[in-house]
Formats: sequence, C-alpha cells, structure tokens
Amino acid sequence: GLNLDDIQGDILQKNQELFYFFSIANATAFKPKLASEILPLITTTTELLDVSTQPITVLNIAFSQRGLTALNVTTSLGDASFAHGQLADISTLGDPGSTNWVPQFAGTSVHGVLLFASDTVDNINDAVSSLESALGDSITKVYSLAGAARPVAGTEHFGFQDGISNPAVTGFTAAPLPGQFVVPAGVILVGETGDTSASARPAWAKDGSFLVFRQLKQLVPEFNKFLADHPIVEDGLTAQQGSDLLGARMVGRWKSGAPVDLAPRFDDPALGADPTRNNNFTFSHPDAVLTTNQTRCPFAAHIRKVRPRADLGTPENTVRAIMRSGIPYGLEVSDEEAASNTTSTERGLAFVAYMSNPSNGFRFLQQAWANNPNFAHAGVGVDPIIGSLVGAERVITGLDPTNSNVTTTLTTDFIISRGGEYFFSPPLSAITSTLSV
Ligand code: N7H
Repeated sequence: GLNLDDIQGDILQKNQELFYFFSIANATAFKPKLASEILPLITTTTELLDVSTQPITVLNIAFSQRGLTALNVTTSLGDASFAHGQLADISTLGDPGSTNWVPQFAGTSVHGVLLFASDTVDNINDAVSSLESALGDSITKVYSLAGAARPVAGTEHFGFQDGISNPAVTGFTAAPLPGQFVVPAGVILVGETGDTSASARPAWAKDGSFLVFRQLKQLVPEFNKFLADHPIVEDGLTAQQGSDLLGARMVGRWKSGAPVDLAPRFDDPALGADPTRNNNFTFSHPDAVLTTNQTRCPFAAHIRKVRPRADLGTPENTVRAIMRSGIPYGLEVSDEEAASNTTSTERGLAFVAYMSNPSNGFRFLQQAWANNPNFAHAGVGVDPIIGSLVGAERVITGLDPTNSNVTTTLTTDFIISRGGEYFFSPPLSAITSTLSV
C-alpha cells in the first residue's frame, strides 16, 4: 500500500485557502527551520483521512526548480518543464505574452509556495503570522493569492460545479464511484506503480508529486453576455434555456454538474448532485456514431477535450490524468459589473493540479488537446473554456446540437492566464533526508 504518512495531503474541498509564494532569502538559516518549524506542521494524507486528526489549518509546501537550486539540491528531478519553469513554457501554453502575467511569476524570485487551507480567514492569518515569526528573515514573501469557496459551495466563477471528476487512485481510493476513472498511483505520485518516468527521478522524490499552479482570471460578465447573445435556437427552448444549453455544451456539464452526455437538452440537478451517476458516462452510445455524433456532448466541450474518455483508449487517458485541487479567488460579480457586462475587479480560478509527470499531464492537456483545433477530430476547434490561440479569435464547431456544421466564433478569450509556476510537492521524508540538510 501507499505510505500515506509520507504524502502531503491537499484537501480537495476547502473553504479558504492562501497560496503564499516565497523566496528563500537565506538558505543556511532556512534549512534547519524547514525541518524544525515547517515539517511538524505539514499535513499528511493520513491526518486528513480522519476528522479527529485534521488540523485547524492544513499546511503544505512545494518548491520550484529555483527553490531547489537555492537549497543546493543538485539532483535533477528529470522533468524539463519543471526545470525551466513555467515562464519558459509561455508560448507552449498559448499565453499571449507575459504582459498579463503577475509580475512575480514572470520574475525569478518564486522559490516555493506554502498552501494554507482552513475554514476561516482568521485561522489562516493566525497560521501565517506564527509561521512567519518562526521563519524570521530566512524567507521573504513574494506574492500571495487568497482563494475562497463561493456562496454556492463547489462552484467556480462561471457558476459550474467543479471538482466532480477526479481520478480514483489505486491503493488510496477504497471504493471508486461508478464511472470514476481509476488510475495507478504512479500517475499522480512519483515512483509508484504506473509512473512511466520513475527511472528519471531521484529516489528521495518517491511519493512526491508535481504541483502545477496557474492563476486563471475569468471574465464572468463577458462570458454571461456571450451566452445571452448567442442562445441555441431549437424548438421548445426559451432564449434563457438556449443560453444555458450553449454554456453547458461549452463545458460539457450543466451548472449543476450534470453531464450533457446524459442530460443533453435540460439541466438535471438531481443527476448533477448524485456522485453515483454524475461521472458514469463515456460519450459512447449504442444509437450514435462516436466519431461523428455531437448531439449529446460536443467534441470541443472542455471536459471532453481534457479527458476524451471513449474517444481515446484507456492507456491514452491514463497517462494524461491529473488530480485537480483548485479554488476560486476574487469577489462575486457586482451589480455594476453585471449591468455593464464588464469585469472591473479580478476573479478566477487558482488552478492547482498534481501529477507525476507535468509534461505528460497539465502541459500536454493544455498544449496538445485544449489549444489544438484538430483534437480529437480535425476541424473541431479549440476548447471554448481554456483553449487558447494566443489571443486570436477561436472558431468552434459542434456547439449547436441541431447542426454540427454550425460554427461559433469567440472573438475574445473568457479566461486570461496570469501565469504561475511548476512546483514539486516533496514527500515528508525528503524534507528530512535531502531538502533541509
Ligand atoms: Fe477544467 N469550468 O468551470 O468550465 N473544468 N476548468 N481545467 N477540467 C472541469 O468534472 C474550468 C482547467 C480539467 O474527468 C469542470 O470536476 C475552469 C485547466 C479536467 O471529465 C469544469 C477553468 C485544465 C477536468 C471546469 C478550468 C483543466 C476538468 C467540470 C479555468 C488542464 C475533468 C467539473 C478557469 C489543463 C474532466 C468536473 C473529466 C473539469 C471548468 C481550467 C482540466 C466546470 C473555469 C487549465 C481534467
């Protein structure tokens, strides 16, 4: 089985979370404090499994390549995108230059990130100030981003339930839900069975995981305006229903979480809320040709682009699987923003995903699938949610269920990347054996 005492435990549903990006100002002073002050506070997966051992504030830590270098860790983690940092991937990821990036992510001082998660902001602030005083000037704060659950729990800012489909991990998830994707532990954890890159990683990295962080700004009033202006027109649908259907087909799920593959015309909140049913689909149906039929779920729908299920075989889906653990950030849309259809205060998704191989996982999903107009079929168009053509207009097919040849042109992106970094979330044992010595 997995050594859950050695694996950092990032809680999946959280109320408040602070991402605290830091620079190691003095490695000699930081190393002993990493062992004596930070390590005892790190929350393990074991501790999270039982309510009685869950701390008031969950703490995790992860390091960028620059951070490992600052700690004088010279063994390579064997992943080029991690080694070069996310800024070097800017064109690979389709970000239209670094002008939209948070300047700190475009700089060179982000050595690591501390993740604080709790029920309240006060708890987080207490944990931050006590850790800050313990660490003194061995680190400096570079940047922080505060995430918070929205009033409708579990939704992201466009209004859709998120966090429904995460893989079940062999050796960890005792009873996978019906239809849940089961992956070998090594797809998420370095060095475990199924990690195809294990031989490239140092022994101390075993049971760690790469953490991809992205600050993804969402233009919510603009997205809503687009849906309102382009309702799907079909007999029996009101304009509002047509707009809701367009949004659902862009995502591949209704706001409730109900997959359009199972609820093709109208939302089905009971289906959306039912974990035994809301993942139990493959896009394949006996009455439809898988490679041409888009009456249920468009090929370009976000969830189908990033996880094509029956469109590809299980091995191809498996190697791309990621464990998502993001949280929304920013305020709710104000009345003024809604009335003017214009974002004036930043909000979005603090995207977090874990995987044993970031080049196979996140980076591949973004570049080769979401941003590729010819995946999974020629001429489909990019992912209308996260797909990028570096700011150019995006032409999507298949969004109209009545005629799959109709194209939908998106003249603007609804998600703007503000950048991020690639981190490595080490096993606790590596802190003792390697990072703090
Ligand atoms: Fe996505 N959204 O609100 O539209 N995502 N995503 N994502 N996403 C998913 O199934 C969203 C982003 C994946 O197994 C749902 O849990 C938004 C990036 C994957 O069927 C919704 C942003 C990447 C899945 C959203 C965003 C992914 C997934 C449905 C950015 C990777 C699971 C809920 C602001 C490169 C697919 C669910 C599966 C699901 C949204 C980003 C990947 C609603 C708003 C950058 C693998």
